[in-house]
Amino acid sequence: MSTAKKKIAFVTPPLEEGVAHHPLFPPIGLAYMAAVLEQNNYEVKIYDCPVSEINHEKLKAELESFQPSIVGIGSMTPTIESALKSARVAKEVNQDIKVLMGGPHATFADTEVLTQESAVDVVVRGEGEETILELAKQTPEMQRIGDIKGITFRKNNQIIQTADRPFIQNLDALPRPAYKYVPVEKYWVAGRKLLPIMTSRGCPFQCSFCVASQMFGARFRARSTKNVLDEIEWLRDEYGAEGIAFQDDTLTFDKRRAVEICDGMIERKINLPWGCGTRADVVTREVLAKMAQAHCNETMFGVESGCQRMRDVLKKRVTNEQCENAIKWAKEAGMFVTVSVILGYPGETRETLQETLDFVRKIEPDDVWLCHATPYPGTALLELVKSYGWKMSEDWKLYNTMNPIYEDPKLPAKEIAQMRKAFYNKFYSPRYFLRQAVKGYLKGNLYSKIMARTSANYMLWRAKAKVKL
Ligand code: B12
Ligand code: SF4
Repeated sequence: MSTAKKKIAFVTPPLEEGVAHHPLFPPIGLAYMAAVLEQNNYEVKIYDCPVSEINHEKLKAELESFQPSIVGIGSMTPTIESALKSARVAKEVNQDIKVLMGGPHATFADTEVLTQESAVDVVVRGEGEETILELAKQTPEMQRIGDIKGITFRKNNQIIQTADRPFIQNLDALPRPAYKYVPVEKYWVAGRKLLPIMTSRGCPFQCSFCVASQMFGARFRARSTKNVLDEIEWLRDEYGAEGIAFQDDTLTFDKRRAVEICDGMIERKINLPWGCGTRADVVTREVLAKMAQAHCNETMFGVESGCQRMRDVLKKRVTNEQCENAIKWAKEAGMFVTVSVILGYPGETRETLQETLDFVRKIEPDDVWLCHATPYPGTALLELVKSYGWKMSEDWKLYNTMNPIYEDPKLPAKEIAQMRKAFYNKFYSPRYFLRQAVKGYLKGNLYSKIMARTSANYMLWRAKAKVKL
């Protein structure tokens, strides 16, 4: 009997032309699954194509040389076409390879993916660690595939969805993400090696533009403080992390736990700068001060709107007062504060849009992401736009929040885009530059330094463009 290990390759699809570039982080989800498989004696590789600059041709060569029996592909909406192409590449290498696809896009567009692309054999919905192990055990026969929870597959030209898989209850029981399979030295953000950590999964809120609570459940499942602190030290000592990016949806949902993590970072003298995202209703001045003391230098709040009626429509249960306070306290603590805002959600009017932009100007964040409302698969927003029958782009590459995707007959997308542009033109002003220069160069905030330079370049570029006109 052969003792060769079964081989499994994971793929983050190549970045193709027309897809917006983002800062690159190691793919936590793929690395968790790789760790689980390795523990169970499988041979694993991860091809994180964007960071390794692998295109489809090179991916094919890599797979030809590795000869895996399973290829597992991650999917986000803007990269889905590239993910499907990667599936075809895998089948070209060997028809017998079982091609699996997971991640947020495939999870909520499982039927579409399987209908559109015969090269994909199985879609894994939601959390993948347990499902992939069961699938790997059944490969290649897959005789009892219908017993596996959390998958969608094809059988006799029919698409079958098995029951949802219950969420993993004890996240501490998972092995650490196997970053040894990715080129850790290549992940640089803002000039330093910034490595990610996910200390919790699940979100108890149900904002109508977001899939977090369907993807990872409506219960906040947290890892223990010790488990988190040990991983941070491991990222620093084993992989040379120079900063940590907390990728949790709402890091401070449990304020007591967040403070405990900060105390642990201080006690253990971790001394790494870090950033996170959270909500304005789950922070206090004291919590933010503690975070800053533990070297948090950057935080992001979902403000979403400045108009309470629109926030209710978005199901974002925070108030202007909470947002104002949170931003003020975070800035007082010395953090670089970004706010995220959604423009053009159904129900938006010119007046609510203006109210939002005025509110953002008033609270003076250090940066602002003005996102066009984007109907990702699985969101209530998508259902709403479909129900109105509005014209909607089917070009997934554009689903990056920087492009208007649908046309509200009462509020033309072009007008929203113009208001967005005009806002940025005013926001990155000489006054903004000075604020960031002081915070960056005198008070030492790295992100402010970067934004001082970026805003200066932006103003220069606009001035040159005007002269050319
Ligand atoms: C970090 C992050 C990023 C990083 C990605 C880094 C990386 N290498 O993964 C960056 C900054 C690049 C990024 C960019 C974007 N992101 Co983002 N991001 C996240 C975030 C905060 C954490 C991801 C993470 O690590 N999760 C933890 C791990 C454990 O989960 P996971 O990656 O989903 O993997 C699990 C399962 O999905 C599944 N799985 C995943 N892949 C596969 C593959 C196989 C074969 C199998 C079997 C299973 C499987 O198993 C994994 C383990 O349980 C999530 C929010 C969230 N809560 O997940 C948003 C999220 C994924 N992002 C989102 C969005 C909208 C974007 C952007 C489109 C827009 C934007 N402005 O940010 C861009 C698109 C980028 C692109 N080029 O496609 C949405 C997804 C919507 C969608 N349909 O695509 C999310 C869910 C945020 C949200 N709440 O809406 N993002
Ligand atoms: S936007 Fe944030 S708070 Fe709202 S559902 Fe998504 S992750 Fe949760």
